[in-house]
Amino acid sequence: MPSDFTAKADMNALTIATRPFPDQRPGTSGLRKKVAVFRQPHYLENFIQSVFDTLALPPDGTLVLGGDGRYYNQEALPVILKMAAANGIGRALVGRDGILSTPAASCVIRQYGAHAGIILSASHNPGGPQGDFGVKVNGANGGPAPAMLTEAIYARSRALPTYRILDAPDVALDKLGPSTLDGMTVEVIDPVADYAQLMESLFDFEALRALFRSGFRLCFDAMHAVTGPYAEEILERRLGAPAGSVIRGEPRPDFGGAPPDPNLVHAHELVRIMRAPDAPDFGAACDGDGDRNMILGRNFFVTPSDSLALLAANATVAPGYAAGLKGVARSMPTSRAVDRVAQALGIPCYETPTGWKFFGNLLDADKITLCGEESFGTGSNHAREKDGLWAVLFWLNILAARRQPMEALVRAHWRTYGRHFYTRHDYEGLDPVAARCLMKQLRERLGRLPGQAIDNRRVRASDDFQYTDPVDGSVASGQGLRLLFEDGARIVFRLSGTGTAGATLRLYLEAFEPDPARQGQDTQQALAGLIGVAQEVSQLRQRTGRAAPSVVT
Ligand code: VG1
Ligand code: CO
Repeated sequence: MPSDFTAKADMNALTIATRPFPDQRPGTSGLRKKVAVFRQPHYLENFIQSVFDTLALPPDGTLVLGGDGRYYNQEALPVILKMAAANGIGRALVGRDGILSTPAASCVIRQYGAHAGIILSASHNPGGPQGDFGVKVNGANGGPAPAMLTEAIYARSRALPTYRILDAPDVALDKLGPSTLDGMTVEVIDPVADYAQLMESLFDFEALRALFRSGFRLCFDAMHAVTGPYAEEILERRLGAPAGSVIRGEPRPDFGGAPPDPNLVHAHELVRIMRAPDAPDFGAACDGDGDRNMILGRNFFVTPSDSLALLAANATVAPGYAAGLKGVARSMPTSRAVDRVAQALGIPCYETPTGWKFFGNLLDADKITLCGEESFGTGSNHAREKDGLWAVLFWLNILAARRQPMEALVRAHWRTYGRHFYTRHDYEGLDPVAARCLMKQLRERLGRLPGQAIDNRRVRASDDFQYTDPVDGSVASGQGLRLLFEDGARIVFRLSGTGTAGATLRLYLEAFEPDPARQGQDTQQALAGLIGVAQEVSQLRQRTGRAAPSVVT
């Protein structure tokens, strides 16, 4: 605590009196707020001090720091470094210019045995002065802080009397190498090098180079976000994809004015390219901080849930996974396509709440090798974050080994395992009171539905999803309302924990189709009946005033 704090050389460390903010509770993935909120005097400092107080790093501790380059990163980086020094942290590893993608930060924490990491990003949320900023906190395993820790940080923020910061000039972050800030070493590292090396150790780069030499064409959309430098180094320089294969590769603080969210709506330029008559063989996009991926074939979209299943089914073609998979996991709303692969492989499949932090224990305990979420997130035990470019390389490795177009590969997968039609409808910017009220009424209503027949389906069960972590026994409840049908179809309702304006209701729909003759339907048509049921039971229109979702993925 401030009074008994002793730093090594804290001559210039100031203790600043502050008042707690009531709203610093991290959500699904870090603390996310409008830039204007973070700009309030003491707001960032309060949260960072709460993080340092809660983590209580050893005096010689190492902190990894970086971000997605979005607006306000440049203001926040020197503040955090001066606070780290004033809090007696021994060493800070910082990506050059403050850049580190979320998966690269995870990889750096693990590689250098750091004690914690701070990632400055609001992920796929819009950037710029009117946009969002965020702070993610990671632990020594390289993964997002578990709920117990984020709740402790929040509790600390509610009672924070002071914070500590150095009165010193900013450290230059544009040159590689060490310097000192009071008693702390600041080591500026290449943000790409360690990550690229890890990728080379997992995938058959020789086969990928041969693939590109044979004329295979790819379009990678970095969405003017953090993956540009990573993709250019790995795809173009190391693997020989033609120059220009990476589009929108230059990171910009406002991501070029569009949300850096890799889906069919926001990556429309890529979608247009992949639908053109001369489309490349493969298309992909990553989000603001590089942990999400969207995978496209020629005029063909792979749902993230199917992508996870395909990676699991074909994993052994990649050298890093040649020994097979220990198990897999998916978030609850993610389709059950991967469950069928796990069953065929005879390995366990875990169902976790939404958010990457829930995979950490399973990965650390070596219970799973691959995991993923429907929200364009896939990853493995190589890191403790989802990893966009990793997923792209994995797909390329599979395509190089199977020598089949992507669409043919996916359709063959459906014939073998059956197809899980899947969609997510987001209703954004809702009145938070109306959204909570909808969920409350729905919880009661769903309880009366088991046994009833609706839309030619019988309801098997309904619940509010609760998860008990098989490793540490911690319980997460209230993780989404589920309506489960006897034929395997599911409807899930959840409120988002990453938005910064109003409430976002997410409606997840899934139906299983074993018959290959019926697997070619349009997804929205195949799910139309379920969509109607979901709207009816939740009284969506009456309660939100919305006739249609704002985003469909
Ligand atoms: C969303 C996604 C979730 C993902 C989270 C963070 O959360 O649904 O699957 O883990 O974003 O992704 P929510 O609570 O809004 O549904 V990222 O790329 O922000 O780190
Ligand atoms: Co992200």
